[in-house]
Amino acid sequence: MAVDQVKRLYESMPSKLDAARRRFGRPLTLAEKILVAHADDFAKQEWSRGKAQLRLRVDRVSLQDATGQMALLQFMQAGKPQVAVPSTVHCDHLIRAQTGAADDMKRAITENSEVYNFLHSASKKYGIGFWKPGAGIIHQVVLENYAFPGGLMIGADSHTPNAGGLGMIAIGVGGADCGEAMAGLAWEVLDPKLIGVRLTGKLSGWTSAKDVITYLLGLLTVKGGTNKIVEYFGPGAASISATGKGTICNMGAELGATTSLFHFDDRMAAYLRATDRADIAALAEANREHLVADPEVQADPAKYYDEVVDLDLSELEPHIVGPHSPDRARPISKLAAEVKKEGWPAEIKQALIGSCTNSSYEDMKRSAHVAMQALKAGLKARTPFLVTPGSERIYQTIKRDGIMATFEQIGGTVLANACGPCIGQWKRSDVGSQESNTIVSSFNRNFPGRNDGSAATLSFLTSPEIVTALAFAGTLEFDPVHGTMIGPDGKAFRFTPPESEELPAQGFAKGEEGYEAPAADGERVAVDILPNSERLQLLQPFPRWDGKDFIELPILVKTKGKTTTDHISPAGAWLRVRGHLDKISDNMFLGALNAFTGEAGKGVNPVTGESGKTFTSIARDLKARGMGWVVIGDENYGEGSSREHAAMSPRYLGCKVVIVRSFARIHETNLKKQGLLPLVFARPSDYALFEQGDRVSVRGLAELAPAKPVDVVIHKPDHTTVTIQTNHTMTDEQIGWFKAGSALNALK
Ligand code: MIC
Ligand code: SF4
Repeated sequence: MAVDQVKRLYESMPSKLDAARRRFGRPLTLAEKILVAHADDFAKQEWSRGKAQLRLRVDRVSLQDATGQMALLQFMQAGKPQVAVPSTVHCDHLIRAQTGAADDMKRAITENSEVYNFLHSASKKYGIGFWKPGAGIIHQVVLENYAFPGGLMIGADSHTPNAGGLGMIAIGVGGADCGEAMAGLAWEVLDPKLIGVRLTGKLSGWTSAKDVITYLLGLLTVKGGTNKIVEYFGPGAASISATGKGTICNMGAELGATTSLFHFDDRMAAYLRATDRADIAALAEANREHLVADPEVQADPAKYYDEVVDLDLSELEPHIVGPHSPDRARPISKLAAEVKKEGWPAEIKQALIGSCTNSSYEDMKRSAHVAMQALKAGLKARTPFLVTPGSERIYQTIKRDGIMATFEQIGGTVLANACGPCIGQWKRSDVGSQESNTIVSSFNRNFPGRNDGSAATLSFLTSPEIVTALAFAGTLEFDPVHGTMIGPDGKAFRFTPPESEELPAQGFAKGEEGYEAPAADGERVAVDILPNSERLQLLQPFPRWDGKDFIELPILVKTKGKTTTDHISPAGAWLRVRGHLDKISDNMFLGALNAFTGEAGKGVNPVTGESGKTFTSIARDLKARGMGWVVIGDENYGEGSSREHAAMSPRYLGCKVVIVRSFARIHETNLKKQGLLPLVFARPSDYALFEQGDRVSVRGLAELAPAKPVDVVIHKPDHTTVTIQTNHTMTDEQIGWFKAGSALNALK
């Protein structure tokens, strides 16, 4: 991040923060300081947590290669010559893990050349920094190079909040949001409520940063953070490294939180210095008071945060979460009993460490420390062990410091610096496609089908050091903290707690960093898209609303239970066509559980009555008949990834309305942006009223207004009707998007 930009921001803060203290009549939390400092127009802006829509000016935009394709295609529609804010593209999601870093990289570059050429040429043209495949995972590279205390960033990836580890407000959004901010528009978000987490005690022994967030997931659940910022502070924070703080903020995405962040401290300054940013560290130190909450807030948090959670780190046990949801949490000491009770396969088939969540130097070194102990005792890993370094810097440093050699000694495979198995880019051959089996990883997501495409895989998440110890035990029934194993000498072996310095004593090693700056004369660069490409398709604007109410639309799908964006628009092999709206729409709702029939991904065509059809084929048939359709959804609908394909595919294939018990934040915005109507049952139990064969009308659309309920009529096959009330959160401007057919149409 250019130091001048940081300096200008810090210089602007005192007067803005004073104005806010006066206007609010009270001291400020850190989240408020950053939001206020980035207000598009502080004087005109309404501030009301949970109610007001904030218009903000972001310092930076980050894109990755899977969601970034749509973000750039949308940005291009705005017709601007250059991006208005510093932006970068990171090639990390499209690299498939198969046999190890070297071969996987070669394969990826050939397989994805078309997409990489597009991203590369568009970056060059529009003034965007380009991080080549192999350079690292977006959030790790951003933490190492761009994140800074007090900044505001948005990124087309839900784990963008990783940068909160350096005291930044970093928010995951859909590609359309990024495209607009890059085009120079203010960015909008619902003024978040604030959860304060006061940390006391100290992290020590086996307990690591991962346990803070897995514990909180158990406490607050996957929707506990929706439209809230989680702000961490208190004396315990000093015992967590900057990268550990990053882990906690990263996985705050699993709480559904708008973002998470820590107050600026010495650990952050140390990390900034270790990553060649001593100038920014010094600036932050000189402006410390603006980069933490006001003292009154820290002294009496209950008065200033909407919720306060107290957490004594000295009492915290290592945790493990899963299967199938990141909030299914328990201390590792309680796992064995639960595995028996539930009848889960105890044998661990694969152990994986790394990913954007947990691939710091400290993570790798602590894991290697655990592995060394076992090796010294003559033990062998019982489980295949895969390592995903987060960046080229981490990779080179663990290679230099012998950490990789340790992993190789236990039979581990080092994968490319990329997402790989975390996003289903994993070619696995050790189990059958529907075979129930268990894996453990230090990743952040564990929805069914997420890692290897098989819903029969049970995925558990925990810290990398616990994953490493479990790889030696080979079973979930082992507790690395209290348990013993028998060594080859017949003696009992017990691990001692992992140890590591937080930053490499010799500094980070450097390799090929893989960065390419944009062209100086961008107007002369052409964007590379092949006509008739299989992977990329220029976008056509969606049609405007025709001004009519929606009358007797069929229900394409009523989903039951967890409906994440991975259920609506699965990743894995589908990542190939993330830039091609028509082709990717073939995956629509493939993972969604049909509440009427109990099958996944299939349903009954409401016109022809044919059953067992994929939702895409039904939607395409309805579209061909000129019919729209609706979706009925359950709680926290659209949880997980920021991928806007989960909104664009339904929109493209004729969806008009999505009515649910509750929405996850990013997805709700994505639906609005693409011109869909997101409605929420006023009475959640009304979900039960929708049955197979019903039709749905939405009336009074011409009178759509902010905060005004919308009537929905259910038409039963016997011609009786039931009218229910639904609510929406659209502002005037967002209603404009609906009428124009999309936010992008409204812009033009
Ligand atoms: C994820 O972790 O789910 C992803 C893959 O990084 C997504 C982005 C995507 O779907 O491309 C996310 O978190 O937003
Ligand atoms: Fe990549 Fe996984 Fe991180 Fe998403 S969560 S950015 S897929 S490593």
